[in-house]
Amino acid sequence: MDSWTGHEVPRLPGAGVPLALFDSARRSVAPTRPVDPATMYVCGITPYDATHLGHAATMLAFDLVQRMWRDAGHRVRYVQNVTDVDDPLLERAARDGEDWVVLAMRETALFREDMEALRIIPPDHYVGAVESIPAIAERVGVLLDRGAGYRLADGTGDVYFDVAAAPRFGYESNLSREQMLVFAAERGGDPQRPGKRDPLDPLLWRGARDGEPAWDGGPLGPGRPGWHIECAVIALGLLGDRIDVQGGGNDLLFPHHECSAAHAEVLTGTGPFAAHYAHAGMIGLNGEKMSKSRGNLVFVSRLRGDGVPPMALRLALISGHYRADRQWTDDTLKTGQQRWHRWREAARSAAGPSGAELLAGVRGRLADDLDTPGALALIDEWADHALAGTGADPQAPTLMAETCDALLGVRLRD
Ligand code: 5CA
Ligand code: ZN
Repeated sequence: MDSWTGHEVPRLPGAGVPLALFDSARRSVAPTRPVDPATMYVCGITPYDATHLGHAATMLAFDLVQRMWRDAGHRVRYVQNVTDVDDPLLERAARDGEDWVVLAMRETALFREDMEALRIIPPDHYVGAVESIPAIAERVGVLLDRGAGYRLADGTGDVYFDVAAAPRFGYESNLSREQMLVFAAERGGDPQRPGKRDPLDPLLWRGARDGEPAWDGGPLGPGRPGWHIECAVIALGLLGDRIDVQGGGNDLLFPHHECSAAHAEVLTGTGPFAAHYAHAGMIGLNGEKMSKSRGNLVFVSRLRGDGVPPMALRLALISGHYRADRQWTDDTLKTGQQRWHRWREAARSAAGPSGAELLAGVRGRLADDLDTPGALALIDEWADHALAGTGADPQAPTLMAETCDALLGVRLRD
């Protein structure tokens, strides 16, 4: 499907810095070591409601990964999916008496618009689950042939993945079996379902049901794909057997990324599927995770409609560290707006403290697991001096604006 429109990213002087990122599998910050092109897959939306601040924050975190890699001279190949058929989408459409295809198209269009407004570099491939069904069905067939998948004996046509086929299952999330069972039940799995070899076995293919959309699955029979195999197949098809970063929110740590990695590794016979499993923290409101199911959403489009400059919103969203679960408050937004106005004013100053030092400082902070609070503090300090007239570098305001544009995605000058 179509991606959104990007924009020029300025080339900064000097050399970029290699990016280190937290990897959930190793549970530590480790250098990314991309061999060109750097490859990244980020789990995108299930389009049954508008883009909320949680989605935007996660997309922003991975946008910064891409910016750091580009600044270090790498070419980047970036893929993001749209889960444009899945239970929650079908349930919402049924609840509202709407055509699920139209619902998915509308919310995906709004997401693209929000991403563009936030100046998020578009993926090279923006791929829907539906358009990937032939490839998914083929790979599910391979898993079945290899004995890594099995058909449930209850006549539904449902096919499951046997987690015993993935010897390293569990390495990505590092959770106890008890915790895995809890998350599987909460996050789209069905550990209680009778007839499975292991309660943790995830669905690969759901046989056709009355009233549900279904596609020709060849030897699988009619049906639709499971969730984890969707991301595994899209990533393998467009990025190869091993990728640099698998990204998403930390609600995807288990079962989604664990199962995607297990599917991919059994299919390719190699691993790990991703050199880094990177997870953004959850944005919450009033003490709870912001989620469609809880209904406590702040929409990007609503804030845009209220006249909030997208760049102020961007600054507000990156003011906390990407990995921290954090609460969105009125103050978060207010501080973002104040910062946006102050930085714009500072970028128009006649001079400021050394631009080269500022650039080196910001690169250093971001290279250390995307320390945006640290980077923002450096720019705040620079802006204080520029506005107080205590800096002597006449080139600095231009370099400051280009640094903000290229590395943070925040455009200060019109
Ligand atoms: N379609 C699947 C991924 S394949 C999905 O999780 N869709 S989603 O619409 O629920 O979320 C889209 C992306 O935003 C995912 O990476 C998810 O981890 C992230 N996300 C969802 N809610 C939040 C939140 N409250 N804060 C931060 N990130 C979130
Ligand atoms: Zn995914």
